[in-house]
Amino acid sequence: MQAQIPAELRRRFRAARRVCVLTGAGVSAESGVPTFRGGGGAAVWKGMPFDVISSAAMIERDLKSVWEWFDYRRDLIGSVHPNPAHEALARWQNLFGDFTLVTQNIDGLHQAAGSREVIELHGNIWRAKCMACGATEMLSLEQTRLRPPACVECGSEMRPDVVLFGEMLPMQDFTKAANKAVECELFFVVGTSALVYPAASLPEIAKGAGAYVVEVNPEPTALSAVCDETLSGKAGEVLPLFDVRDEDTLF
Ligand code: BV8
Ligand code: ZN
Repeated sequence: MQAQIPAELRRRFRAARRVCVLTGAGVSAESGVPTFRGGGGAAVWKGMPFDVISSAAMIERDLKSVWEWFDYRRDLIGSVHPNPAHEALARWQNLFGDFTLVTQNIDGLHQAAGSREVIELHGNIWRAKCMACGATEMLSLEQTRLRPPACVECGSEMRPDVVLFGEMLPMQDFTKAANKAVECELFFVVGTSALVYPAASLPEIAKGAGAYVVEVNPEPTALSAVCDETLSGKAGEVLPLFDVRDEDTLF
């Protein structure tokens, strides 16, 4: 059954000035990008659970396999497009005085849908970073694949510019996201199992600071008990419902 937007929530949405949204892999699911848990298909690769192949230890142990794993995902992501969930969130940035979009995703689909100033807590699959001098370089599907790529600045090996398990998040980005979670009146958490920290602490921070927290997910999650409202449905179906005019509100 597709969720409808309760009138109280629609009122809050219309009245809000400061809104913050945290997204996870579920917001890209309707684009065809596999999620990590819940059988989404990105859970295991060559027999390794994703949190093993996507871990700091693997960079030391087998950088070539890490590149193979991210090349495999980049090939997949390169052929998909933003879905109505990404497009709705891109429209939302023009509806409020202060709108912040924070994502755990590395696929760049929010930017492709027109979202600006996206806070990417876990990096971006389209960027490589030098392990010696930190220089970054954008990747494309057309480039020849010398793996690992050599840094154009210093010639050292480059890695995917993505935050792996066991690695610190970009502290400036996380601090900015946490401040926005404290300041906002309305916090949406969309398409995440809320198991990975510290990203999953953001809705808790928002709640603790008095925000009204709304979850959008077809399944209950570790966070559902903390939320003020759970809209159980697909992000691509639920988020556009906020666009409709009042008279369309069914109750
Ligand atoms: C850190 C990039 C400090 C890579 C990712 C031991 C050692 C070190 C650290 C730890 C440790 N034990 C625990 C930790 C902390 C660890 C952590 O939280 N682990 C969890 C698993 C317990 N965190 C870290 O390591 C972080 N760093 O803590 O640094 C530190 C440093 C050193 C030592 C100690 C501490 C770094 C975490 C970042 C890892 N990188 N991504 C890559 O992509 O390969 S995380 C990865 O999981 C993705 O970013 C993903 O986004 C994220 C979370 O997953 P979700 O987005 O929630 O996706 P999931 O599949 O789980 O859920 C999808 C949801 O969508 C579901 O709920 C589903 O119902 C829903 N859905 C499905 N379809 C739809 C939908 N919703 C809406 N619409 C639909 N259509
Ligand atoms: Zn370099």
